[in-house]
Amino acid sequence: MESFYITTAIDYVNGSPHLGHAYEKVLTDVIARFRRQMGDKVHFLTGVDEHGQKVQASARKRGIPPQEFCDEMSQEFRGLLPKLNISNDDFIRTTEPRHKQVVQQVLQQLFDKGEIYLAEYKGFYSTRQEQFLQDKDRNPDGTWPEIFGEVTEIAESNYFFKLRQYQEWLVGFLEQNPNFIFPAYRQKQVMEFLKDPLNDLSISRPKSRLEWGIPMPFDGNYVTYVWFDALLNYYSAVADKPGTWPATWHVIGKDILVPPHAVYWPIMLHAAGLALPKGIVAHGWWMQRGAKMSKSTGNALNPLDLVTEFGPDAFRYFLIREMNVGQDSDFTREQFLVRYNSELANNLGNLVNRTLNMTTRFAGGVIPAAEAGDELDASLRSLWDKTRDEFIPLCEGFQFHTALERAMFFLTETNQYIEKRAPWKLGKSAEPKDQALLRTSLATMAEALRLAVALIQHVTPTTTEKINAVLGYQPGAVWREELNWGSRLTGAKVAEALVLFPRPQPPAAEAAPAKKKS
Ligand code: ME8
Repeated sequence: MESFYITTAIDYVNGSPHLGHAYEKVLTDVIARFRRQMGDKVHFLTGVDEHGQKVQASARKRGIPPQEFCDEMSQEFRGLLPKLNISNDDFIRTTEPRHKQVVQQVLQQLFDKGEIYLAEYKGFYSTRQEQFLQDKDRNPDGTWPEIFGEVTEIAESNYFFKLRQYQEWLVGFLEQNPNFIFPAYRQKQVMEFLKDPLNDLSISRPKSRLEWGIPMPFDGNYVTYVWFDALLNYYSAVADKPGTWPATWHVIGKDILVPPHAVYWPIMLHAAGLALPKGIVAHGWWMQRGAKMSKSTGNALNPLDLVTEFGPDAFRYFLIREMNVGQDSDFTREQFLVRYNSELANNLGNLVNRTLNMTTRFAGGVIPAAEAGDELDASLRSLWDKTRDEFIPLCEGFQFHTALERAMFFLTETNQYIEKRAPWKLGKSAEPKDQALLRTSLATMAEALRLAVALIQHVTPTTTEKINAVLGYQPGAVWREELNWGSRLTGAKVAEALVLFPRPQPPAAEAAPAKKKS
C-alpha cells in the first residue's frame, strides 16, 4: 500500500475562517478521499497557526491572554471541519507540546551544525507580514506596497539561518524536479525569484518585541519567527509516526508559495537532513468583486452560510466544479445557484427522482435485470467507459473541475436516454418486446445513477451515500471495481422518494414584497 501524506496550510487564528480556508480544506479532502479510493494509505493533516505578532495583537485587542484567545479561535476552525465533511486524520495546533518540542529540536540541531548565527540587523520591518524588507520590495516611487502595512525602521540583534548558502542547491533541485510545484507555471515563478541572491533568514524575534512564540532553545531572550515555527508543523505532526514523512503534497494558496513554501521550507528540510515532500499544490484565490476574500472583506456575504442553507455536498461540489486548481475564481451567490439548479437539482436530482418513481411505478420498486438492449443502451454504456477512463487521470492531475464536467455530461446523457426511451410509453404497451425494453431501461438508469455517484463520491460523499441507500445498495470495498457497468442492482428494493436538492428559498425581500403605497 502506497503511503500518501497530504497537508493543508495551517490557518492564522486572528480572525474567523472564511471561504478561502474552507476551499483549501475541501480541495485537500477531495484529493485525500480520491487517494483512499485508489487504495493508498492516506494521512491527512490540517490545523492552525497560533503564534506571532498578528495573533498576539488580536488577543490584546480582545483583552485576553493569547493562549485563551487561541483556545477559543482554534475551536472555531476545528468546528468548521465536520461541517464541511472533512476527513482529516489529525489536527495540529502550533501551541501543542508535540509541536514545540520538534521545533526546538530542529533549531538546536541546526544551531549545533553551525547553520544559525547571531547578527545585528538594521533595516525595515513589516509587522503585518512579520518580515524584514529589502529595497527591492519597494514600489518604484520608493514607498512600500500596501500589503506590508506599516513599515518601521529597526535595529536589533537576531538569529539568522544560512539560507543563502543553499540557493544553488535549491535551483539544482528544482531543475531536477520540474513537477515539484503544481501548476507548473508557478515553478517558473520560483525559478525567476531565485535569479536574485537570497538573504539569510532572520528566524528569531526578541522577546522585548514579541512574546508570543516558541522560545529559542539556545537563547531565552528570543522567540522563533512564526514562519519557521509554522512550516515545521508538517513534520512535527508525524515525527512520532514512522513511515509517514515525507509529505506527498502540501496544499497551499498561491500567496504563501514564494518564499515560505518554495524556498524556506525545502532549504530548512535539506539543512536538517530531512527528506523533501513530493511537491506543493498552489491553488488560486476566491475573489469577491475583484478583491481577494479575506478576514477583512467584511460580512456582506458569508459563504459559509451556504453550507447551512444547502448542505456540505452542494457547497463542496460548487467549489470543486467552479475552480480550476491554480487559478482564481469569483464567488457570487448567483453562480452558486446556477450550478446548484442546473447540475445538482435538474440533472442529478432529476435522475434520482425518475429512477425511484419509475422503478416504483413500473416494477413494484424492485430493479429488474437488464435484457437485450439496442444501440441506445450500447452507446450509453460506451459513454460510461469513456467517462470513467478519462475521469480518473483528470483527478490524478488535479483537474477536478473538468472531471466533474465529464460526470455531469454523463448524467445529462442518461437523462436524454430516458427521454428517448420514454419508459412511460413502454409501460402502456403489453407487447413482450416493449416490456423487455422497459425492464432494460429501468435497469440502465439505475445502474448509470449508481456509477455516476460512485464516480463523484470524493466530492459529494453524503449524497452518494444517500443515493446508494435509496437504491438499496451497499458498495463493495474496492472503489475501482465499483466503476464497472454490471448487474449489482438487480433485485434491489428502492425507496419511493428522496429529496436531495430542494429549491432554494427566495431571498426575504422576494418572499415578502413590500406593500404598495396606496
Ligand atoms: O497564510 N482564496 O494563514 P492564512 C483561497 N498561517 N485561499 C485563500 C484565500 C482566498 N481568498 N485567503 C486565504 C497563513 N487563503 C499561514 C500559513 S502554513 C505553514 C502557514 C488560503 O490563515 C491561504 O492561501 O492567512 C493559505 O493557504 C490558507 O488560506 C491559510 O491562510
